[in-house]
Amino acid sequence: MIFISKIKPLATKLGIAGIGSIAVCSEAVAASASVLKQDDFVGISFWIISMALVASTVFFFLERDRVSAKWKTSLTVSGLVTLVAAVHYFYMRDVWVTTGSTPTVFRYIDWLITVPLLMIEFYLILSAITKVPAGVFWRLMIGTLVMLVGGYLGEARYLAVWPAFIIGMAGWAFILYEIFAGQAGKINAKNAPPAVQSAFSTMRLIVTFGWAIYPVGYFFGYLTGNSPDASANSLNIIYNAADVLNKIAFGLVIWSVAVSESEHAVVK
Ligand SMILES: *C/C=C(C)/C=C/C=C(C)/C=C/C1=C(C)CCCC1(C)C
Repeated sequence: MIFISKIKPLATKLGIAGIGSIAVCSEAVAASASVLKQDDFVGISFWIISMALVASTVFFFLERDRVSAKWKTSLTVSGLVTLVAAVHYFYMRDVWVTTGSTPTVFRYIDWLITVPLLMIEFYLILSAITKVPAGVFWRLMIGTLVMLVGGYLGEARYLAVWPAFIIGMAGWAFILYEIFAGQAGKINAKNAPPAVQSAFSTMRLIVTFGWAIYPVGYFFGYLTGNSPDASANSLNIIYNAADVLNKIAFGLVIWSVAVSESEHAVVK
């Protein structure tokens, strides 16, 4: 492509129309190689989810108008998660369509921003109803980073895959402890109104079962003796579906409690 873009102006300058149009033709051929195929389900899933993420972003940002001031930050964060993921999915689709693979390691670029933001949502929804100590925020943040850095070091082969997996699992366990039995879980059980408690427990289930898909993917990709490249294709579809649950549906749970609590406050 670089060659063609250099040749074309040169050919035009020299007035060699023939070479110019050959260059244009070959450009069209090169471009058609990177067009989505009708039966490319991985590519199609990247494309559909990109659009769903963009639509969700617009939705979360617009719906800020509907909720009371203390719930607005939660919706902003939901919208930022889907925005970052949308940009990432556009890029991943391109990589997939042009190269036929998308290494899982690329996903950590998205996760490094979106997963801490998702985790902070627990802190934010509790903060909307009561005073929450900063320690809750930091524990959620640190647990998330340990989980992601551990996984990354394994997938990118800076660390042996097993120790890296154990570090990542420890980070996830730490988060789960905090939201079930730790301070965040206790504040929810003690101070939250029923609607918030129900949202909190749905979000917790998502972090338990929806998030479990990624370490299971890591396990089958690296720890069962499979070649990660061979499993990468099917893993892409699974990870994509997981992201819809963990980013869009998670945001909708928060949106729903934000709206119901805001309307509740008006009626009171
Ligand atoms: C939107 C993206 C999300 C919610 C991604 C979540 C990713 C995880 C929960 C990853 C977890 C992992 C472990 C628990 C062990 C080590 C390997 C990881 C990083 C895949």
